[in-house]
This record gives sequence, C-alpha cells and structure tokens, in this order.
Amino acid sequence: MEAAPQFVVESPDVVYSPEAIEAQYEYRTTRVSREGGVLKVRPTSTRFTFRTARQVPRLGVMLVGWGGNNGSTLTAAVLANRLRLSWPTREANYYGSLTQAGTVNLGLDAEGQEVFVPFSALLPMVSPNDLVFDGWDISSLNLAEAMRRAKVLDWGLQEQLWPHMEALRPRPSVYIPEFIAANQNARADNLIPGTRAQQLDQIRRDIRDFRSSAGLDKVIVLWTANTERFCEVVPGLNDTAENLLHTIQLGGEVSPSTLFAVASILEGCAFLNGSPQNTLVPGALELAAQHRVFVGGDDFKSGQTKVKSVLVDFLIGSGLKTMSIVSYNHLGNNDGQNLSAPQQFRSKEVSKSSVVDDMVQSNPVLYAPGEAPDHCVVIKYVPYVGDSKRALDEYTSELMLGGTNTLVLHNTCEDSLLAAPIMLDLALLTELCQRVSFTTNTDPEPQGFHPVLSLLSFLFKAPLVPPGSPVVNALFRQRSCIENILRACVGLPPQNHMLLEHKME
Ligand code: NAI
Ligand code: DG6
Repeated sequence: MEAAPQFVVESPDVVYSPEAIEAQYEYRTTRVSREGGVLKVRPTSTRFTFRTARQVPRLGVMLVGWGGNNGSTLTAAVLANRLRLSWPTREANYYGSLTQAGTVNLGLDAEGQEVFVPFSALLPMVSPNDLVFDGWDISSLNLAEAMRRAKVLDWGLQEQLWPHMEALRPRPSVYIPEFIAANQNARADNLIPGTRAQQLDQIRRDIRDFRSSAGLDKVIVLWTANTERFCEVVPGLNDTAENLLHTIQLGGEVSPSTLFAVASILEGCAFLNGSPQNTLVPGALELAAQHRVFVGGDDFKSGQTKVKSVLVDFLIGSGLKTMSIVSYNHLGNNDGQNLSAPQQFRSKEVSKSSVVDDMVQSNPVLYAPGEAPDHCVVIKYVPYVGDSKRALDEYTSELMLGGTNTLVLHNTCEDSLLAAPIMLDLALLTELCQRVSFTTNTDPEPQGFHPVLSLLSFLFKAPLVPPGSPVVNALFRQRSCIENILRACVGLPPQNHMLLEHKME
C-alpha cells in the first residue's frame, strides 16, 4: 500500500503547534419548534474551538475473550501486517477497517477533480501495527493454538504466525456459568478464583500489570467474549454506581462483562462492548460518568446488520414502504454454538432487531405512529460451515398502486474477518477521541466528548448513546458523523456532496 499523503489545512482558523491542532469551527444547525400547528425552523450557530493533542500514545488493547475467533484473528491480523507477511496469492492488509482502508474527500483540485486521502490521515491516529495486545480468556490455549482452533486463516499464514503467537497466553478470567451457554463449560479451564470483589481486584491488577510491563501510555479494554444473557436491572442492585459497587462487594449478581467494565472504568481505561448483552447497566454508566471514562457498545455491526442498515435506509429513504424483513443466518463457530442456547440467542435477537427503528420513525408519510415492519431474526448453529457465516435476507416493500418489491440476499463470508477490523477501528477511534477537547462560545470550560461515546455508532449494532440523544442506525449517517466530527477538528466544513462548482454554467 502507498504511504498516505500528508495534508495541512491552510486557514486562519486552524493553528498547528508541536503539541496540538487547534481549529475554530462554526457548528451550523437548526432548532425546530411546534407553534400553533406550524413547525418553525431556526438556523443556529455555535462557535467551537477543537483541540486535538498530536502526540500519539503507545496503546495497549486488552481483549476479554482473547482466545476466541475474533480475538485470535485480530491479533493475527496486526502481526501479519506488522511483519508484512504474504502467503500464496495474498498479502496482509486491513480491508474492512474504516480508518485504514476507508477514505475521505478533501475537496476539488485545480482540474475540478475530487482528492481523497485515507481516513487515518485526517488526524494523528495510532498506527494499528503499533498496537500491543493482551487479554483474558476462560480457555487457556495460547494464541497460536487458539488461531488453529478458530480455523479462520489460511494454513500458509498460520504457519508463519505460529512462532509469534505461541508465547501469547490469555490471563485467567471470570467464569459465571449461568451467563453463557452450558455448551461452553468444557473450555473453561483458566479461571480467576475467589469472590466477586477479589475477581474485580485481580482484573484491575492485570490492567496495571499490562500497562507497566509493556510500557504503555494507555490501555483500552474490549469485550469480545461470548454473548451473555441479559442481566436484570434491579433498583438497589445495579441501578447506580454506588449500588453496583456495593453488589460486587457483597457477592450479589453481576455479569462477568459488567465486572470487566467496572474494573476498566476504575482503572481509567475506556471499555467497549462488542457483544449484545446489557453489560453497561445504569450503574456502570454512572460510574463511567463519575470517572470521565469512555464507554461504548453494544455488539459489533459487521455483516448482515450493516447491510440491513443500508438497505432499509435506501428503501424507506426512497419512499418505499418496507413491510417485512426476515433475516436468517447459520454459522458453525463457537459463537454460533453459544448462540444456540435460548437466553444467549435472545440477547442477539434484540440487538439485531433494533437496527431499523430510526429509519421507520423518520418517515411519518409511510408509517403511522407505532407502525413498523414485521422483523424476524433467526440464527442456527451448523458446525460444518465453521466461521463461514451464511446470511439470507428477504425484504418486502410496498410499491405505488399496490405493487410489491421483494429483495433477497445471500451472503457468505468469514465472520471473524469482518469483526476484526471493526475492533481495530473501535480502539483507534476511541483513543483519538481521548485526545480531543473543545470549548464553545457559550462554555469556555474545556470539555471532552460525553462518556457514552456515540460517535462509535457506525461500529455497533445497537449503539449506546447519551440519555435523550437520538439513536442513529442508518450506516451512512453514522459514517458522516465520524467523518464530519474529525473534519471539524481540522477546521474543515462538513462533507455536503453538493458539488455546486459543477452545477453552475
Ligand atoms: P468465540 O466464541 O470464538 O470467542 C469468545 C471467547 O470468549 C472464547 O474464547 C471463550 O472462551 C471466551 N470467553 C467466554 N466467556 C469469557 C469470560 N467470561 N472471560 C473471558 N473469556 C471468555 O466468539 P467470537 O466469534 O470471537 O465472537 C466474540 C463475540 O463477538 C461474541 O459475543 C459474538 O456474538 C460477538 N460478535 C461477533 C461478530 C462477528 O462478526 N464475529 C459480530 C458481532 C458480535
Ligand atoms: C450469528 O448471527 C452470529 C453473530 O455473532 C453474528 O455473526 C454477528 O452478530 C454479526 O451479525 P451481523 O448481523 O452484523 O452480521
């Protein structure tokens, strides 16, 4: 791959110093009010000063579920790229990563042609090849053995990676059998003993140990372990930060993923949830706000759901009335086996089903209040197909004058090769956001983004957002959000696609 060209913004509103990029930015939007049956729309403008620290840290990523298909594949991908490995017919790359393989448009050149640079060139970001990995798994296999168990990568690549992955061993983890499927019991041979409070302390020690032994500036923790069942949100148990910490001390009900979230937050490390369960219960969110630590979730948006959040946006956005969405998939990896249990499937069903809500609600011309398409989600475990997930979708929409439009898709791909680049983007974008602060003309006190980092919505099936914030699922709205906020940080206007220069005589 060619090295990304450097670019510099020449504007009185943008100042580059050795420490930071400071950009003055006019945020122009609108406010709407309902007055006597009329919608009154008022343009508004807020002046922001964005400051992005330029020093890129040495970043460590701790994966919970490191020995799983996603964890071992991501580790292998970074090593393969760092070592510039190639094997018959292929060479290492970061396809599927928005930051590494996506581009942004800087504008038009003298010939009126569009100029693109990689997303990662917009602002100083950690290079994925420099990431340091560590993590936990209830299974004790080293990462080379885990890679072989996953059966995701070509053997020609595995052979070259083996000596580099053999020494990587997941730390023992917290296993509470009632949260994941009973069929996972056989691999649980690498466990942290003790009470919940002792387990929490051990996870915190692990994070500190990794930070100091690897000489890191920052650590981000990412849950990519098995999908858990939902936990009940109960007043007094996990509804506030204080109650949640108290529950852990008393040994009351807390899921392993919530325990990891709490440990990360208490260590000042961002925590990201790649699975669908409600890890970030209200008490964990309050704790993150108290400690001003970023949290993000839920459930990587990788394949079928990504397509759905494009296709339904296209259908409803072009004025067709989608009436039924049926999504079926089968897969044969360990994730599929875990999801064959009803409670774990239910967590996934919920996150996979919420992804069209915003599109339906955006169109009161097509849908009456409360009306929504039928939406059915089926997942089946078929061991033979391994990590090669088969997804079949049917979308049925009403056309004008009684017509019907039925679209059918069949997608086959390696599930973990879709998820790994998303995990990478999550870590890199979260770290970047930690270096951005801003003031506004109405609030001169520097602040960072809200601890619930909704900018990551593009990467999650069921995006967590700050209380009261609209949830956006439509994929290109989510992408524009990231792109335009990053552009604002270097004083560039939002991408508007108007190309008015080419629409004048
Ligand atoms: P996997 O089953 O191969 O890996 C999960 C790993 O977590 C296993 O090695 C297991 O031993 C470990 N584990 C289970 N409980 C643990 C605990 N309490 N602490 C530490 N380790 C624990 O699954 P895979 O394919 O890697 O997926 C991981 C998660 O990501 C699943 O929840 C899946 O639903 C989710 N996901 C995957 C996507 C994909 O495209 N691959 C997309 C969206 C979400
Ligand atoms: C079966 O659906 C397994 C799941 O873990 C999915 O592969 C994963 O959630 C990806 O789902 P999607 O809808 O983004 O392809």
